[in-house]
Amino acid sequence: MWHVAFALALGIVLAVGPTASAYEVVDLQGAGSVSGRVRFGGERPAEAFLPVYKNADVCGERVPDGSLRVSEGGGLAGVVVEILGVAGGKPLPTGVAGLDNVRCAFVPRVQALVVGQSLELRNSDPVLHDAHARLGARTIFNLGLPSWRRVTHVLSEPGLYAIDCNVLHTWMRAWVFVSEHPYVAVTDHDGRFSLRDVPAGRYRLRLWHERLGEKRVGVAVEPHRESEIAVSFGGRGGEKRSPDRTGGVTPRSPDRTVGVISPIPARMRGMPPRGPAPGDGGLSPGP
Ligand SMILES: [Cu+2]
Repeated sequence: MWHVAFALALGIVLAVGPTASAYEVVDLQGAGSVSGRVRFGGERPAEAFLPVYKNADVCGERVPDGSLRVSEGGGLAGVVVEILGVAGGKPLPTGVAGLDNVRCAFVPRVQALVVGQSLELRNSDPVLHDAHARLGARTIFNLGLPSWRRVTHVLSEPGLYAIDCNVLHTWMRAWVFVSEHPYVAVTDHDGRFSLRDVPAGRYRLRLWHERLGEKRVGVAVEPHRESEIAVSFGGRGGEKRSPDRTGGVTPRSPDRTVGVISPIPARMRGMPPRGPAPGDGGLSPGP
């Protein structure tokens, strides 16, 4: 059933405009912005922990499981929010991003960058870490990281990079989404995001979360205005179809947003310990 919904959603996306790979920097007359908040659709989960098998003197006997972070107010952190079908717009950011190891966790856990940006890998802990980055099943880099070492890697391929630490730190995981255009963000601790200088038009937003999977919502961007949306993601939000539970867009004013949404695939509702494998229905803009 969800295959049908997914295919329909994809068809709509393809009909909206050219793929992001055709992205060009253009003069931004009549741009607007999109901001919003992603809420977890269920009750706030109790804090979960994962066992530590190595370096417990530094890492502790257990570490927080950061794969589902919900604020006291219900905001869902770590959601990648990408506008689909933007053919042209503002310049790509060029700054160097960072991925640190802090108290035996990757920091930040989820980030969104653009093709061509560099990622500086570092280690603030007094123990050896490693950063093994994969796109799908393919290793992109695998770098041992003693505390003194800093390595800069240019992210030349778009896609969703899953990063693990291969020195028996089984609990460590980071995600880097590399986009072909700059209209991508990650929700903060309270589920908020903001995308600025967006060419006016109608788009679909793709939301991806490592445990909850993928979801799409429509949004209309008007010149010199801010479209504000609220999305419910995961929990019971994926199972009931009343308007406030399907994750329907809640516009600040009715004329500013459009559309609803493909439901969360049934296979993702159970929230397994690890999300879908990269490239396996995850946020993968590749062919
Ligand atoms: Cu490690």
